[in-house]
Amino acid sequence: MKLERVEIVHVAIPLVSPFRTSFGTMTTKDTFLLHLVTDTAEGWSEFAADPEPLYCSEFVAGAQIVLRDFLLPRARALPALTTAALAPALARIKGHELAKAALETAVLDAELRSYGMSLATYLGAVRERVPAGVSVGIKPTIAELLDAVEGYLAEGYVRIKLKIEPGWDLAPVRAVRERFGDGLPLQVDANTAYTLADAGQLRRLDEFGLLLIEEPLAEHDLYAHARLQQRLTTPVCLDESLRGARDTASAIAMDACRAVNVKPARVGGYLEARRVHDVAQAHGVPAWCGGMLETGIGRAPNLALAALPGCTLPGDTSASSRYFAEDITEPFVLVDGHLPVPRSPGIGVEPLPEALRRFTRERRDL
Ligand code: OSB
Ligand code: MG
Repeated sequence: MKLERVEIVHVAIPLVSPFRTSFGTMTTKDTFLLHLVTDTAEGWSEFAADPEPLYCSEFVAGAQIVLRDFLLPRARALPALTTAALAPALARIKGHELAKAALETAVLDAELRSYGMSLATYLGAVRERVPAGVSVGIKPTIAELLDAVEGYLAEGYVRIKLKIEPGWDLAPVRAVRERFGDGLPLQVDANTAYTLADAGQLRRLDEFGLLLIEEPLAEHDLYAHARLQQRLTTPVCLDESLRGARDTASAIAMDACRAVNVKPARVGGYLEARRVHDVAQAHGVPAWCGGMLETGIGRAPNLALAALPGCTLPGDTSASSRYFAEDITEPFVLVDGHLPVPRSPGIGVEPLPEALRRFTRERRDL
């Protein structure tokens, strides 16, 4: 393929309700889409991080500079642009996995469209639909949390994830268990809010039969997570700490995690995400597809990943209505607790021109 045009489309879409985690509160999905035009097809992707580097070190304005000054010049210098050739060409640029993922995914979308092949087929998806979990933010009160969880369960979500932090851990988990029972598939996500000194408190979560506890300690501290896992029966799951297949192999070998959140953006794209999945699957460690409150442009490819055989736990791939009153693609709708895996070429969706226009703050070529 030949890159003819690269466009940044900055969008801001209000969330249906504020989403609070241990690292901050989001009320708007504020990010950019990448739109590529090549000689054979067009491609779309979504940058997964936020305007501020609170979840990870990358952020919206920084990623645009990284793309403009370091990633796109290398993509343009390739004699023939293919998805497979891209990551090796970008490898000398350290880090910036989310920016790399945005570029790679748009290239992959264009390339697969030119072959008429879906991402699900390309990755090796084995499911037509995937069970949907939902990530529930920290609420002002337990009563509001229980109302939120009740609403999601009534909609059909098959697994609940509670965001936790020091001071909001045992009480919400206990309240949800008491109200909805021991049979509810339940897990928690601390987004790095604890230290090893909190191991005693985290251990008290063991009695609630959680599926897993996600990223309790500092990002990239595999040693501390392994120490913590020794003290917990609840499986530790890593998110922020895993930047690729090699980290995942090390973490599993050290027993720093017994479950893996595969977030394609965080590992540099879908090719590396597939390898992370493969490493977990080869070790018999359950994997699942995480999310970043994506619009339909980011969620569609995540659904393809969630349909891989090693993704044996329900993911955070929720329906459009969990995030937005109006999505910028055809909405993903929950049916019987599941979302359909897109089967059209590429990522399988495109922005709806009218919705995109209304949510766009700025469009410019890179
Ligand atoms: O840690 O998994 C996370 C959202 C934004 C940033 C980080 C995380 C999350 C979620 C929600 O938990 C996942 C989703 O519904 O997309
Ligand atoms: Mg997480």
